[in-house]
Amino acid sequence: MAKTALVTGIRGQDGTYLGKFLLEKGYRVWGADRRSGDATHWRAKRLGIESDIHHMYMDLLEYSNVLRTLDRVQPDEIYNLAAQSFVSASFEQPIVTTTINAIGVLHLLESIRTVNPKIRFYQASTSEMFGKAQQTPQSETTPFHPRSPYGVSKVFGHWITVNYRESYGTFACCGILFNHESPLRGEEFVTRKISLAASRISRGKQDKVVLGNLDAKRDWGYAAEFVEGMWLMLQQNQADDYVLATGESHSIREFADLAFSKVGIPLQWHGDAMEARGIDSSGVVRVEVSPDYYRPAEVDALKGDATKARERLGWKPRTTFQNLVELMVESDLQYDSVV
Ligand code: NDP
Ligand code: GDR
Repeated sequence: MAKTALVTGIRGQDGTYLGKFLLEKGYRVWGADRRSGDATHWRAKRLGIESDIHHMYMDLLEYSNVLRTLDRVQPDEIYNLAAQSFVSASFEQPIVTTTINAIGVLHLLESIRTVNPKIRFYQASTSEMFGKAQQTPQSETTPFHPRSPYGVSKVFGHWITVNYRESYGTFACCGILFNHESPLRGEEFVTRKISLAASRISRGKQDKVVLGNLDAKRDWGYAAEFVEGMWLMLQQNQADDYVLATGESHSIREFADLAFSKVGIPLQWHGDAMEARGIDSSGVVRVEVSPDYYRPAEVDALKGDATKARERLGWKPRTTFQNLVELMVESDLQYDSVV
């Protein structure tokens, strides 16, 4: 019989790719999201799966809502992708962020205990938990030192998931995923902000883009490939935690370089830090820096070691950094913004 999956955060970037992947595997997919002002399903429409997902409203903050949802759906697997996922916003909204990202996980785990302890559970942990990284590259055994309310809240979500596995035998896995991007990435995240800006600037729809710390480095992969790893974790005999990453680290500046080159506007860089400017061949400033986009505490550099996932799950990323930048820019050139 076909398996049933419940995906929280279905309207987000990962929820949409995972929903498509699970449908292709023959799953019956229930997609849960909270009711919000933006009721569009633009990402699902883009992937052509809008009518194949069984949509429902479920807010992670409402325990009884979570409990009733599990009782109704009776899933075999739950993928908890819902979160206040924007690091920057977590400094302004630490309490909301923590309640959703930490207590929300507990609502799901408690509901699993109550409704059906055999449900398999995936928790979306993050490389932001490594924060001020204690070693490079970061693996499953690297100590955490989060640098934002978001990172701290995710450390709770991570450990409470491990705790339910150890206390009650819940089949619960944490995927410690490094940044993964795509044409479906929200526009507030730096990669999509840049790919969209490069596309618009090349068509005269925008003059320049204003960014924050250009020197931060991230390990960026392609989201469509990372969701495959989430599924693999729940298909194993034993529940465990895994890092998913590419093993390469690149700066924001490098991302911008490739994106602007892709649209035929190679940049020359002048100045450092807050004074940095990306200038085109006519001398026009296309990238500028503002302190408004700096964070109270920054994660300077991340690079993941996904050896465990490769050896035990057979998972490895296929899309290179350059291909990722190019596919995002190409998509923005094609669709511009449909949000
Ligand atoms: P998105 O922000 O694109 O999607 C998150 C979704 O969660 C949104 O649809 C949001 O709805 C929903 N949500 C927020 N609060 C609640 C709530 N209280 N109840 C129900 N739903 C809610 O994130 P991504 O798809 O990029 O990431 C998926 C998960 O993976 C997140 O948990 C994120 O923290 C984590 N992660 C992401 C990484 C990445 O690089 N993308 C890396 C590592 C971890 P709304 O639109 O209404 O806000
Ligand atoms: P991140 O992604 O914080 O890594 O979290 P984001 O794209 O927001 O920032 C990455 C780095 O870019 C620097 N930066 C800017 N960031 C934004 N958003 N806007 C700018 O203008 C800008 N300029 C420079 C930031 O300072 C930072 O260093 C993402 C989210 O998906 C999390 O949910 C997830 O857990 C982590 O990735 C892994």
